[in-house]
Amino acid sequence: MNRIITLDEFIIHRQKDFPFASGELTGLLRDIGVAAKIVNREVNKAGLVNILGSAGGDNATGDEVQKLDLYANEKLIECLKNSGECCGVASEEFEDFIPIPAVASKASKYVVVFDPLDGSSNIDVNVSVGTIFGIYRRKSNADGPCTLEDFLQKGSELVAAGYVLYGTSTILVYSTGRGVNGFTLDPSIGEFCLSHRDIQIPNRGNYYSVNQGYYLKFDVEMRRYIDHCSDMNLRLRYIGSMVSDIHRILLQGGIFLYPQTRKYPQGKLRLVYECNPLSFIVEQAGGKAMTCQLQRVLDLEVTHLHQRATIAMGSPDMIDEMKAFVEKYSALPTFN
Ligand code: P6P
Repeated sequence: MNRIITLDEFIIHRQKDFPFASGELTGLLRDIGVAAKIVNREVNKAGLVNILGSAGGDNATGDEVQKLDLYANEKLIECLKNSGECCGVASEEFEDFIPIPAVASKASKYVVVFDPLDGSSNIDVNVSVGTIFGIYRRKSNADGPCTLEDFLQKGSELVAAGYVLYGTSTILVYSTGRGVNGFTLDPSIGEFCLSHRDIQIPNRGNYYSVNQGYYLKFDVEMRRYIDHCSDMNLRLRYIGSMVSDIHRILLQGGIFLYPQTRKYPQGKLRLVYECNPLSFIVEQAGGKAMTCQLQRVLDLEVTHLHQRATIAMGSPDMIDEMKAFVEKYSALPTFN
């Protein structure tokens, strides 16, 4: 039986990969792990929280019972504030970024973007949800507060990214640009333990993941590719919780698509705290991530915190096939 390697132990051990690392990123990743454990505890009581929530009363610890995604948002910010390693956060839950005052006047180097509880509409029906995070090195002057430019960086500038999937078990998957590793929470010891070392996405898989309900609203090239997936007898798996759909693809191969529709002409999913962090992970695992106009997601210019993007990500061979369909059938110019 392999020795248990905890997330903390792994992060500290991997710090050696970065010769000039001074421990700030290590501290930040560990604090995100703590937040994940706190959120996990509440997500696992979702049904009860919903009952309590309807009473509008306070929970056992005196906190006003909140919607879980706001709860997750609050806990992530609390943990990041206490870390002293983060000078600002941008969350799906807030219109603007939030500067974090220096702790003991320590000039912190990093900003964090996150979707605190992606897919939270699934909570009421007990379907998996996830936290998505990305870490950037600040670009603004270290002796002042963070600025918007710290958050409007391309995905290719990410220092680290990851997600937490609150599913049949709770797993934290992250990368600092040296491969992807997954850690499953062992509730008996309250630790995330290494369970998926050096994840490599299969070159192709038997699944495609798209909201088939929008099929007639997709452009012709996307409909032709989706028809091809069906002709190839691939299996459609779509949970409506991006972290769950991407996690399956990371482990078993496949392709995830969210093309443009009339309702979302730029795509629905958010670039900063959904597409970029997950694209970083998928590429680090050997996969590909591009827009449905064939631009590499991580190269996209970021102009707004809540900017949307179309997305196709997953197994490299399947992305290449999708690309061929877009080039063949698209009436619009594509980026090669
Ligand atoms: P639709 C959840 O709201 C989310 O942001 C992603 O997690 C998910 O992949 C997508 O939207 C689902 O969107 O339009 O298919 O319901």
